[in-house]
Amino acid sequence: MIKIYGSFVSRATRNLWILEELGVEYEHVSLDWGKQENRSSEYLKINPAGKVPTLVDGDATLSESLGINLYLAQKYGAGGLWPDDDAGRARCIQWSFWSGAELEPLAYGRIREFLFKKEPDRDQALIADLAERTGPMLDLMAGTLAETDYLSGQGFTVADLNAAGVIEYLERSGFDLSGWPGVAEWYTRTYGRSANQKIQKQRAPIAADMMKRLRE
Ligand SMILES: N[C@@H](CCC(=O)N[C@@H](CS)C(=O)NCC(=O)O)C(=O)O
Repeated sequence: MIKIYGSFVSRATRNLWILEELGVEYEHVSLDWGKQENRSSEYLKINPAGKVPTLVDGDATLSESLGINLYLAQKYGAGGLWPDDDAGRARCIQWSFWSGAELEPLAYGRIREFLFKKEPDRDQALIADLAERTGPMLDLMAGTLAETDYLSGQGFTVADLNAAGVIEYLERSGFDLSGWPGVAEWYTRTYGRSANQKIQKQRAPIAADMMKRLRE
């Protein structure tokens, strides 16, 4: 059976979400990075980088949350989360790379300030700089979403799931999306899917507990 390593307060939620969308059976091995469980010698044998998430599916052992989702979509979501046509699949890859390489450094930089620091310790100049650089990214998404309901142009696919999994960091850190109504509406529609809500419900109490420990 597929195994996903990583707690609900980690990028593993992106993989748990897609598995729920795909209706594939899986086992969730919840490793708490706040307690360094991802650094145990046992886990380092599976993922020498010591990061979560990791997926194990038969012979495939993979890291990188967005790459894991591309794999799962391709293997289990043909014609749905993974479009049938070459151009649709290419756009899924394009938006996934864009999400990880272009958007995530900005969104993660921002959430680090809000998550790991108390208000007086936050670097306001950095927050302002990240916000300024995030604007053009959202303009780009808005341009695509003005023409099509979902990013790949093929209905809801792994492209949307991966991008929404990164935009989540903006939303959780209070970034105001109202200047990009098309993106905000797409995000609500995408992130609000029942498969994700199932994961988010399980995440909420664990996240609250972890935040309390981080702030102590
Ligand atoms: N680009 C990687 C990032 C993985 C990553 O940094 N994971 C964090 C948790 S979300 C982690 O393992 N942190 C604990 C550590 O680095 O010790 C991905 O998308 O999977």
